[in-house]
Formats: sequence, structure tokens, C-alpha cells
Amino acid sequence: MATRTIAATAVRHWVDEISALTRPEAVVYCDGSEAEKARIIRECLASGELIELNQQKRPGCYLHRSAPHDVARTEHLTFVCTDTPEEAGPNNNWMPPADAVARLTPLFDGAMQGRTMFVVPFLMGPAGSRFTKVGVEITDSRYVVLSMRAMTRMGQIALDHLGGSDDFTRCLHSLGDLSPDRRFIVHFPQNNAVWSIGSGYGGNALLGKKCMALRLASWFGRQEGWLAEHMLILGLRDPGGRMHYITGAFPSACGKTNLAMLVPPASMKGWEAWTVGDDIAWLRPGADGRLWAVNPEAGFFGVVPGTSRATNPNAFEMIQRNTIYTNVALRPDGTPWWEGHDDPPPPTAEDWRGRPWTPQSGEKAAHPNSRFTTPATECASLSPEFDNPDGVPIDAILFGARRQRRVPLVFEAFNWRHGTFLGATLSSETTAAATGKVGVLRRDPMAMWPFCGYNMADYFAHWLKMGAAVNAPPKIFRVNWFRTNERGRFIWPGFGENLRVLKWILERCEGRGAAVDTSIGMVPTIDAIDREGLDVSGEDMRLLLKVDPAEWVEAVSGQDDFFAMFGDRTPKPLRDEHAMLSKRIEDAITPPDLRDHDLGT
Ligand code: OXD
Ligand code: MN
Repeated sequence: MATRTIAATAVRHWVDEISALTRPEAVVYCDGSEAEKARIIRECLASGELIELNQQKRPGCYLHRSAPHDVARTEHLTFVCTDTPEEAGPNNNWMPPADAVARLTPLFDGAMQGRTMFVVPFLMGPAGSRFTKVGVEITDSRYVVLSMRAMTRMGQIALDHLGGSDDFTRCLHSLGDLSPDRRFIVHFPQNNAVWSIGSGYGGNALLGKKCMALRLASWFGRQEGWLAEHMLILGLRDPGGRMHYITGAFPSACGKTNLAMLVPPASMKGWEAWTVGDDIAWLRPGADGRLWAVNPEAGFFGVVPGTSRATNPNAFEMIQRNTIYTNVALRPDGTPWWEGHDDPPPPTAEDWRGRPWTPQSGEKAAHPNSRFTTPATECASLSPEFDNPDGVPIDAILFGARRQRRVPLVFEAFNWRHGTFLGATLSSETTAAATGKVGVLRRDPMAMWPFCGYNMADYFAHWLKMGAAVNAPPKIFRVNWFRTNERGRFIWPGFGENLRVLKWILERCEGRGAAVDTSIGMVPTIDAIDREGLDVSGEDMRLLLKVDPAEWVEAVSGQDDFFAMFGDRTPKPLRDEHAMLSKRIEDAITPPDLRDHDLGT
């Protein structure tokens, strides 16, 4: 095959080594061509890995049903293998690299017998960019090949970028027997490699994404002076024609894709929103003293339930074509359906497992973590800067999470150090994106807890260092679209209306926008966020922006326990920020003069 002769010697040596171990029936080097895609789809239809959807109504769309116990990332089976446990930190499961090799080698031994082994070269980052890294994924899953094709710049383009170099991430994946008892997702940052066996689920199996572009990339970012973040990148053009870019870190399934594809509300005339990325941002200092970002991915792997014309029109339109759906329901006319679709529940359907379903069955038709995989080029709001090798300059960084109480709609950090503290103390109510309980509060610093490939205390230190490395660091904001009232209802409408909050954020970046200092940061004044045409009363706004120091006492003591996890490694500036916050809260609850009075002094 033509590409075989072009692949770098280092790639071929590694492929030979892995095929000797896994013993596939055939080895196919992927070139990324249309003909190759058509052939692999045909093979998937024949094997049942894909079900063809109605091609008149959903051209280029297919349904994949995963094994029922393989529907989300499995963090307890995910390891970072560094020489010492301290390098991996309490945020990672750790195994000595030699033990990982000893445990996984027997699982890979003969794992591809009777299967085809695909060699998938891919780029994370735009072609020709200083940000970009090359990976090669070996996999025995055609679904993974097709998904990697949508999610990355895949094939010959990556081999051309690599040239004769051996500097690429070695990503080894096999479905194995899909048993959670023999499932491992193992990272070797010191050898630039990932081994994954026993799962076909995106975050476990599309190794360019969470494994390479976050866990390994965070490690490389620390060594090379940049940041790999679990962040969307959004471009906003104001009515005056000026472009602004923000990034935002949100834990999984907190509306990141909705925000990344935001449609300005009709009442905000002249505003435009452009999607650069919905999940991962790589940020580097630019020659101009600002932070610049690229989205290393080339597609979207989004949560389907809840996606509708009302919640995310851009995503909804985008997934009408050239999309692989995983674990959604199938209507009798061959179109997909899910909870939160604009169409009402169909009278009958096949559920995500392929079983007959009716609305009366009392079960979900689509899995709550069912997904779409779609190339970015299908997105109508895709930014013209998407492929720009220089990336885009970042004005503001958002940290957001799902919090029903205590946390205001938005507030601004006093400075980079305080912003790093806000990111480091982020916690969110859990969702279905990872296996485990839904709705419990979990710490998720910078939304990176499951994705930081090294000790998180060192990561915090790296953040502090990066702020100092740029003359004009972005301003940092905390946002929370999910605050509820006493009846448990969301107060803020969210979705497109979030642009109103972003507008205030951009005003703050330009030295405008009204705010008051509170113990936790700078909060907009009641009228600072434009409510024109919005059904949110002044009373609601007060509740949305309320900072009740008494409610923060518990949070602050929890932060102390959290930092204690890292022992001496927690950077002193963050401990200082914590002490300052405690003091401000204490003073707000009982002003020092009152305290003196109480003591009768
Ligand atoms: C994702 C996740 O799939 O964060 O993006 O889980
Ligand atoms: Mn994510």
C-alpha cells in the first residue's frame, strides 16, 4: 500500500512490534481518504458495528451500539504510570511502569487474532502549527478508526507532518474482550505512550482525546511551558466588529458544547458567536505577551440527550448529517431519537440497547451518556480561525461548574493568582459522563481532575508560573448557570442568554462593566448584566448574584482539607489565597469592630 512506504521507519518498527504481540489477521495503514472511509463503513455495516440510519433523512449518519457495560469513561481503571507515585499525585491511580507492562502485555498477547489491525496516524492541532503533536493509534476497532477520522486530522497529513521523526505518541488500543475485569487505560508520560484495552468507549478508546490531548499533553505542557486544558474556545464578535476570544473549563456534561456553539439571542443584535473548540484547548504564550489557544481536535464528541433546536440549534443542525451516533434510540423510520429531542417521544422505538421501547416502559430510550461524533467542518458556527496555526488570543478564562446553591452567576477573580485559586477549588455536581453516582458534589479543579496527567499540586504551580510568563494574562471568571431558587428551579435561563454574562465579562476585560468587591471576588452590580427583553426580575438577579458569607464557611473549610491532600506540594500562593479568603469571610460575618465590641474590649 502506498502509505506503507511513506510511514516513517519508527512507525513501521513499532507497528511490527505490536503486530508480533497482538497477532492480527491483517494490518491496514490508514490514509484518511474518502475511499477508505467508504470501505470501513461497508465493513462495519456487514459486521453490525454500525447500523445505517435513514440516508434520505440523515445522510452519512450511522448508529453504533456499545456493549451495555461500556458506556462511559472508567476512571477507576485509568492509570498514570510514572517512576514515582508522587509524580502522578493523589489525583491519579498509579502503577509502576514495569508493573503496567507486566499486567497489560498478557492481555494484548494475541488480542487481535482474527481481527484487522488499523494503524491510524493523526495530528492533534492544525497542520503546520507549532502547537501540533503527532500521534499514531493502533486499534482493532473500525468504530474507533471512523471516530478518530472525525475527531482528528487523520491519515497521510499526519505522516507528512511527522516526516522522518520518531517523535509521536504511541497509542495502543484493543477492544480485548470488552470485559471491565480486563479493562485498563494506562498512560506512560515518560515514554509518550498510552495503552488501552477492554473498552470501545470514546474517552477510553479515542486515544487522541482525553489520553493524549489532556493527560499526556498536560505533562508535556509543564515541561515545555504551555497549558493543555479541558476548555472550550469561543469567539465573540461585538456589534462594533471587534473579535474577542474566551476559553472555559467546565466539568463533563455541564453545557460546554452548548456554550461553545452559543447562538446570540434575538435581543442582542449585532453579536456573533464562533466556535473554535468545545472540549480541549492548548494554550501558549505568544510573542505579544498574551496567551494564544488552539483546539487540538477536529471534531465534536458531544452528549446527545438534551440536544435540541431550543438548547443548541448549531449542534442539532450539525448532527443531521455525517454523524456517528452511539447509544441513542432508533425510531421505526430509521432516524435517531433521545430524551430532550424536539420531537415528542415516538410511540415505539428501539432503545439504546436495541430492545423494543415505548414511552410507557419507564426507562430511558437513549443512554444518558449517548454521544454524537461529528467532524467540526459540519458546524455552521465553526470559526474561520479554526485551522489558524497561530491559534487565537485569549481575553478571558471561565471556570464553571454545576452548583445549585452558594455560587453566584458570575464573579471575577482579583488577579491571576486568585483566578488560579478559583480554578483549583472548583467543584461540581456529577453527571453521567463518567461511571459513578450522579448528582454528588465532587472536586474538579480546572475541570481537570480526571485528566491531569501529573500531580495536581505541581499543575497548580505550573498555572501560577504561566500567569507570570505572559505580560497580559487573560482575566479569570467563575460562572454558574445552575443556581436554583427555594423551589429548586433554575433561576437563570442559560443557553444563548449566557451571552449577557459574557458581555459583562468582555466589558470587564476592557476596564468597563460595574462590579462590587465581595469576599469571594468581584460580582456584577444588580444592573450590570443587561436584562432587556429577559424574564429575569431584579429580585431574581439579586438571588443570582448573592454572596452569603455564612454559606461560604463550610466551603472554605472543605478547601483546606482538599489542599491538605497534597501535603507540602500545595503551592504557598494558593495557601495564602485560601487564608485571605477565610479572613475576608470571617470579617464579613462578624466585622472586626463588632467582634471587639462583643468581647467588651
Ligand atoms: C468528554 C468528557 O467526553 O469530558 O468530553 O467526559
Ligand atoms: Mn470533556
